[in-house]
Amino acid sequence: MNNDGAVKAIDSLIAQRAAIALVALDNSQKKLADVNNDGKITASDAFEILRYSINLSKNTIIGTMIDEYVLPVYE
Ligand SMILES: [Ca+2]
Repeated sequence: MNNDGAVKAIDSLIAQRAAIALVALDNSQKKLADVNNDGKITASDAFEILRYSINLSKNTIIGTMIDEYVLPVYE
């Protein structure tokens, strides 16, 4: 999600920040970040990305989607 080619904890953090409106995502980014496909970006999405980053999730959709996800890292 930060365009480094891997799904890491930082990608979860970006999704968390989007969930509480600290960062603004465009529509295509929102669609990608919504990994549980419920129409919203929430802590649940961020948690699933985090689980994937530490190999607790076998959700291959996240792997293929988030690896392609180009999003700047906000400080
Ligand atoms: Ca969601």
